[in-house]
Amino acid sequence: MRRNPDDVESTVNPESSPAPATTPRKIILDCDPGHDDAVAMLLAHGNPNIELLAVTTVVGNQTLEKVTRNALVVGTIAGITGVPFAAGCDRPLVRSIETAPDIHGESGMDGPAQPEPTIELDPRHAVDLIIDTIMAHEPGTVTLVPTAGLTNIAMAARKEPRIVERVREVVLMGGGYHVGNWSAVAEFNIKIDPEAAHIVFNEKWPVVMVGLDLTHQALATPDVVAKIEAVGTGPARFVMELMEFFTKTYKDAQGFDYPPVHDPCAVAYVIDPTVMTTRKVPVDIELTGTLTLGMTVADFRAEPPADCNTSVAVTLDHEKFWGLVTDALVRIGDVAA
Ligand code: PIR
Ligand code: CA
Repeated sequence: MRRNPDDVESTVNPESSPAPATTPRKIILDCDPGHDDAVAMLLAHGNPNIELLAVTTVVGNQTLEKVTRNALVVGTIAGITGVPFAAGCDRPLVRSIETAPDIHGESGMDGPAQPEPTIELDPRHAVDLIIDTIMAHEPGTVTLVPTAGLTNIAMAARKEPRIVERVREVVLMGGGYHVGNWSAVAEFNIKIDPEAAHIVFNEKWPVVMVGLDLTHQALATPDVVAKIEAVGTGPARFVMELMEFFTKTYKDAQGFDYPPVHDPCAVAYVIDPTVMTTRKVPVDIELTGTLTLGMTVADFRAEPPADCNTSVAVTLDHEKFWGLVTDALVRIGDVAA
């Protein structure tokens, strides 16, 4: 069995459990489901190179109450058990709440029928669950994967600053160095809580920004949807119905022929960084611009300084990416209700 020398917990018995090619990466998924957040959850749950430590929610695509319920619904559909789910911040640090019903509908995850969730919420606040989880694991082993506004992550860094040097890296979906979707130059997850984003990008942990430059290459084209349909399971049908709704709203609200499925791209990077190319570059968040609030300003002028903690995703291997998503659905299979 291949061992990762950095991991003190690689004591899997090869007789009893077929080990994946590498030691699974431990992640906390902080999300606001959200059609694409739902796909990110399924990818994280269904891929053997990921160990999902916790799912936390934050206001974003819809109110905290709605996105939290949606996370429990997805967890129920995917059969995610033994993973704590916790609700976090119900408003941004400074700004007023902004949601995206024109893209995600009134529920935040409109389209498919939603079963009554069978998962119970952890009583802790998401910020405490994030802190507890990081502090309970070896330094350098937990990766944060935020796919929503960064309110919970910023709060956690402020409440327990020791998490910053313990986190392996922050791989977030948000921003864009050449493109916006919530203004001409700003992306939704950054723009709805720019102060939180400012905190997260300026801490010393490594930040990988999987932004719109990358995720606009992750389109759910008809051949992609056909491959998902061919999986033929309940969870795959659920994804198809999500994509049906998402395709329509993305056409009406943003003029796209096929919708970009943003959030699983961040999970895919953690699974296999060769699914995309990245570039190390200083990135900071605009907090005072009247036209540019929430812009992720990347400075490509020179070689990045030695202490540069940020990199940005550039190009996606579309086939490899969607292969990971369909493979995860195949592994999840049909989940008993
Ligand atoms: C997607 C989102 C918000 C608004 C639009 N127009 C599209 C959500 C997705 O869940 C993703 O995390 C991010 N925010 C993309 O901007
Ligand atoms: Ca999201």
